[in-house]
Amino acid sequence: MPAKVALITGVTGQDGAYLSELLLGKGYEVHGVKRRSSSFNTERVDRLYQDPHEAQTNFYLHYGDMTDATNLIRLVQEVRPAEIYNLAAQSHVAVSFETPEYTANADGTGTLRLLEAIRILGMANDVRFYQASTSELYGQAVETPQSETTPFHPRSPYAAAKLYAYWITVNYRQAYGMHASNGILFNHESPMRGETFVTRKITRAVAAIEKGLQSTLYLGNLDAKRDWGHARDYAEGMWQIVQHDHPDDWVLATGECHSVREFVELAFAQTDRKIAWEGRGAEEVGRDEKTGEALIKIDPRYFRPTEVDLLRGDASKAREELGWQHRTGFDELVKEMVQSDLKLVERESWRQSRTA
Ligand code: NDP
Ligand code: GDR
Repeated sequence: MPAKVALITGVTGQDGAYLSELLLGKGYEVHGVKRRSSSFNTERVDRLYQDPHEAQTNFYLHYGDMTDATNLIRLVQEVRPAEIYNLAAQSHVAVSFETPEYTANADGTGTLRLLEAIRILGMANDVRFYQASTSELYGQAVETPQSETTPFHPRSPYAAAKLYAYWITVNYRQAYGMHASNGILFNHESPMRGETFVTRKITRAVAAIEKGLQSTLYLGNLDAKRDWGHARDYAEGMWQIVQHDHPDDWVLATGECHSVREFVELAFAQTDRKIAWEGRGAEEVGRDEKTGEALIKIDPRYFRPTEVDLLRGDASKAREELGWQHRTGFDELVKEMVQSDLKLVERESWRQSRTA
């Protein structure tokens, strides 16, 4: 039996790496789209990469960009995938306020370009399509927990672009009978999470402070609450969505929510530090209870023009229809991320000491 072929956009990101590993483990031939960059950007998938000159290769990387329609058409034509996972996006909410037009282009119109490539090539009935939709669509949510029936109220250029991508995916499903589905995924993290998202920023800082390489962690809104799960569990859910008999839209979430402040406290607890908070708003400081050192300070630059205060998902539909459920809980996630960053910081400082 020839291997099933999958095309993943955003393969070099956190989710792209977990999904590639999952699909390769299931015997797929995986093709990933990476962007040209002046420095290496394939670190997360380097361990999956095989020399294309060798036999038995089943992981391929192609240059591409969601803003380039001709490139997407050619890739879909050449790869002829059975499944396409559209994970590529300018995925940082705060950055989307700085680059709103680019975000709309890559995240919103980019999704349309890929769907059109499939349609133009006459592959609408041959390809299954997954769109990486997001809990950010709920924004200022009118109810908690949020499910597939909760109305959307986007609060950032990122969320507004993803709203277009969500609806254009629904439209191509209805208009052309495509097997096109949205996974409405709540925040998911891992040791491979980008360093500027709040969880990884915190766990990296905890490790660097522990090793004496950093003194202060600057954060924005400590009271935002999120439903944080592990990316590995969510990659499994993406695959299950695509395997389902009929295309639809599903929420993937843990159903638990915690504040940024709780994340900070639990992360520092991994290195036996207890945080004592004092002051309010931009003046708030988090001190090491034992030493009195100011470990956490507020930098208002990290406040967003419009914030999403609270997200908590209801994944009952995915549990009942897909049999999906998350395996890793909040405590385990925080512990895994801190442990991983402690090792990373140790390796980095060892390397620096060798080259000094
Ligand atoms: P990352 O930011 O880690 O990865 C994004 C990927 O998209 C990277 O491979 C990036 O390439 C690529 N990319 C960005 N812009 C373009 C472009 N113009 N053309 C081609 N590729 C591009 O995100 P995650 O892995 O965390 O998330 C994957 C998807 O899921 C994203 O669409 C995100 O918006 C969405 N999502 C994520 C959630 C989460 O909690 N992680 C929750 C819900 C949805 P490069 O490496 O070169 O930057
Ligand atoms: P989010 O993730 O915006 O939910 O989007 P992020 O980790 O950036 O922010 C979560 C919350 O933490 C608050 N916060 C800070 N955030 C960052 N990045 N840096 C800080 O210093 C800081 N201090 C406080 C934020 O204000 C926010 O409330 C992520 C992305 O992966 C999206 O692509 C995805 O769609 C959603 O999750 C679901």
